[in-house]
Amino acid sequence: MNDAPQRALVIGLGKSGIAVCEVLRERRWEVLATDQSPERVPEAIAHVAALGVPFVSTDALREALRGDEIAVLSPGVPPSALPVAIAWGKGCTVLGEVEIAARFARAPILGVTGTKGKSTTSALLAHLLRAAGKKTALGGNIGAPLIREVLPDGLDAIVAELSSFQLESIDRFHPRVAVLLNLSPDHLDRYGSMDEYASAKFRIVENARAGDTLVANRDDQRIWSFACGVAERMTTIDFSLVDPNARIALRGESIVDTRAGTVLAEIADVPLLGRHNLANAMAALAAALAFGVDPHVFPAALRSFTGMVHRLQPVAEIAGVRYIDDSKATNPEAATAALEAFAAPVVAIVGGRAKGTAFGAFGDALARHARAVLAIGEAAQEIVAAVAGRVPCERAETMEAAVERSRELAHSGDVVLLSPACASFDMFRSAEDRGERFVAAVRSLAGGTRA
Ligand code: UMA
Repeated sequence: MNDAPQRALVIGLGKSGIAVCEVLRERRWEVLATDQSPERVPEAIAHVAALGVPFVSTDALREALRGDEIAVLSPGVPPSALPVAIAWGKGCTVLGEVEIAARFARAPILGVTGTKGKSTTSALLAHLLRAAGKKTALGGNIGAPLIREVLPDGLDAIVAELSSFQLESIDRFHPRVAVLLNLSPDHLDRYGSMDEYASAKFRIVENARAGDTLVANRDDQRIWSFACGVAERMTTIDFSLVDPNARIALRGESIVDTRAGTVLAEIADVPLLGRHNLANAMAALAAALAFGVDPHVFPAALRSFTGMVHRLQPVAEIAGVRYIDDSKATNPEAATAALEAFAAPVVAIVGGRAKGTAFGAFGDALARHARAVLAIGEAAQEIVAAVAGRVPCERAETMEAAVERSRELAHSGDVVLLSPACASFDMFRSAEDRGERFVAAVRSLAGGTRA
């Protein structure tokens, strides 16, 4: 990025937009901000105003823009949003927050995308790099706006969790190592089709240069055929849970680099629940390897990784029943993977706001794994219909009521699993808030004791 201060319009005053205002003002840029729901962000408006960033309503935007601004999109703002159209119309350059962050970055970026497992894989990758002595930042969709995380001096690496939303609005950005984990239907309320959603994800290597590496999941057909298509222009490392010919594969109880003929780690070194997390760990190992990490650090580094909050996190064991918080499972595929992580019968707490996805296959997974289903939120009726006649299924009005009822339904040895398969916004502020409410309800069942 040209070091000279420029003029910007920040669109969206959530976490990312606020960080963009702060960072650009620190660099003496002239900045305007807009948001289509100003009534929901009065504090953000006041905060950026104090930094010298005036708020401009959508109505006043055309008038306020000169046309030489860089319009910086927050991830949640689709390119079809009215302020974006106005910025385009005035001749502004429109870029996403990640593109701006990448232009400020002074260390190589390792980008991780996919539908599920991005946060876990990104956090594990950062952990592996740190274990190898590399000063590593971690940010992006994981919740820490990338533009702030790329700034510290002396970084060796920046791990960026990247959503399809963020990748939609890049221009020249190209991660040194790009990881494509998996693709399943998600955000179909924003994308017209699965192909459109996949294309946004695949932009992660659109600007790849010689020397960049793609880490690709060979077990995901869509990703694998895409990876084969780009193999000529960039190095590709594939990983697979099932195919022994993949570069990173399983042999007996070991994770191996089949080209080097070396064992990277034992499966038992991976401290996360579920086969899907084994795949995530293989992806992180492949990315660290691509970045030049000495494989000797892998086993101990894996063992010391503590996982992520609200992702298959054990909360308590009460009367022989394990309570697991997987609130971040916001689509049916993620919730199915969670169900499959347990051999024991599950009392499943599911539901929330559906994201345009179907529940048919999820209903089948519930029928296979669940002793009972407790359905919450807007999608409750749809989920009840998907399991009807196969598993006892009840509606619960609140998280507390669902947890209370789960105690009555679960037998010793069972798992009570919050893995909702839906977004949280119908009943909660966020997936984190939903997870906290579950944890609090479980703790009060346990009489305040933590297992
Ligand atoms: N807004 C508009 N017009 C619109 C849409 C939104 O003005 O058309 C305004 C809203 O009124 C709001 C602001 O934009 O005030 C919100 O911006 P945002 O949705 O980009 O939210 P941020 O707080 O900046 O959070 C974003 C990511 N959110 C989304 O992608 C929806 C966060 O990912 C990310 O952690 C954060 O940036 C870090 O920089 C969350 C997410 O749900 C976790 N991601 C999706 C997912 O993981 O499935 C993609």
